[in-house]
Amino acid sequence: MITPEMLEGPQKITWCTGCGNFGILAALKKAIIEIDQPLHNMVLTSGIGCSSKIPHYIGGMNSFHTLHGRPIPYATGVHLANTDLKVLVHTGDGDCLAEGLGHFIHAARRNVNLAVFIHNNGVNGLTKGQYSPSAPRGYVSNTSPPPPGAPMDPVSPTALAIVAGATFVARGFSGDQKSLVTLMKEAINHTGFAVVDILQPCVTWNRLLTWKYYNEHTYSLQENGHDVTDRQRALEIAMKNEDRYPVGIFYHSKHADLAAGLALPEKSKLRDHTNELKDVQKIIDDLML
Ligand SMILES: Cc1ncc(C[n+]2csc(CCOP(=O)(O)OP(=O)(O)O)c2C)c(N)n1
Ligand code: SF4
Ligand SMILES: [Mg+2]
Repeated sequence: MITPEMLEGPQKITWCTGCGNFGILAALKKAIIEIDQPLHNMVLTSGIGCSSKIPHYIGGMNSFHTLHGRPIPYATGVHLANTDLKVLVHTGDGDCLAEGLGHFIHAARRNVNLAVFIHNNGVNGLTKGQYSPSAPRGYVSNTSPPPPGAPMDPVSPTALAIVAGATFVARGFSGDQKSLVTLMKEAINHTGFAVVDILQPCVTWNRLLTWKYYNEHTYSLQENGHDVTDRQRALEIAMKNEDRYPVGIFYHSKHADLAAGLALPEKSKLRDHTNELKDVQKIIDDLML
C-alpha cells in the first residue's frame, strides 16, 4: 500500500501561496495512492518552470528534472529503454507549447505510451509572467502589447493532441480535485499518448485566469453527455475558443502505441544491456571508419 508519507518530497515547496500547482500536486499524489502500483515502476520527468519543480516535491519515485521544452523526449527515452516503466511528464504551457511544441506533436503522432500533464496557467510563471502560447487573445502582460492586448488566438493543446494522434485527451482544473484525480488515473492507466491539459491559476502574474474565473467558467463534458469515442466532435469542442471551458475527457481510443510497432529486443530490454567500455570503443571506431 502506498501511503502519503512515502510520497513526501525531499525539498521545501517554493510555490507562491495560493498557486494552482498545489492542487495538481495533491491530485497527483492521490492518483498514485489510488492506482497503488509499486513506485519503482513509475518515473516522472519535467522541464523547466514553476510547474516543472514538481519532482522535488514528490518522493518515493525516480524522477528527472530536465531541460526547458524537453521533458517529452527524455520520457520517451526512459520508456523505450524499459517499457515496463510508466512515465509521467509534468510540463508548463510555456515548456510544452512553445519550445517543446514539436516534441509534443510528434510524441502524440507516435502514440508514445506517456501520461503528459500540462500545468496551463497562460504565462511563463518562473520567468515573471510573460504571456505564453495558451494566453487568450487580448491578454495583456509585460511582453504582450498594451490594450487591446495579444493579437492572436491561443494554442489549444487539446485540439493539437487530437489532430496529431493522441489516444487520450482530457482537460482538468486544479480547483476540481475529484475530477482531476480521476482524469490523472485514467491517463496513467492508458496505454498510449495521454494528455491532460490542467487549468492552473498563477496567482502572482495572471490576474485574468483566476480561481474565481475558472470556477465560474468551467463545465463538465461528461455531465453534458459527450461521446468520448467521437473524434470529430472532440475536435470541435477542443477548437471552441470561448470563455467557457469544458472539463473532462474529450477523446479516448485504443491504438497500438509506439513500442508495439518498434523492433525492440524481444528477450531482453535495453535496460538489461550492459555496455562494456571496450564495446563502446568499438562502436566509435566503426563510426570513424
Ligand atoms: C532552453 C531554455 N529556454 C528558455 C529558458 C527560460 N525559461 C525558463 S522557465 C521558462 C518558461 C516557464 O513557463 P512555463 O513552462 O509555462 O512554466 P510555469 O513557470 O508557468 O509553471 C522559460 C522561457 C530556459 N531556462 N531554457
Ligand atoms: S509565479 Fe505563478 S505559477 Fe509560479 S509559483 Fe507563483 S503563482 Fe505559481
Ligand atoms: Mg506557465
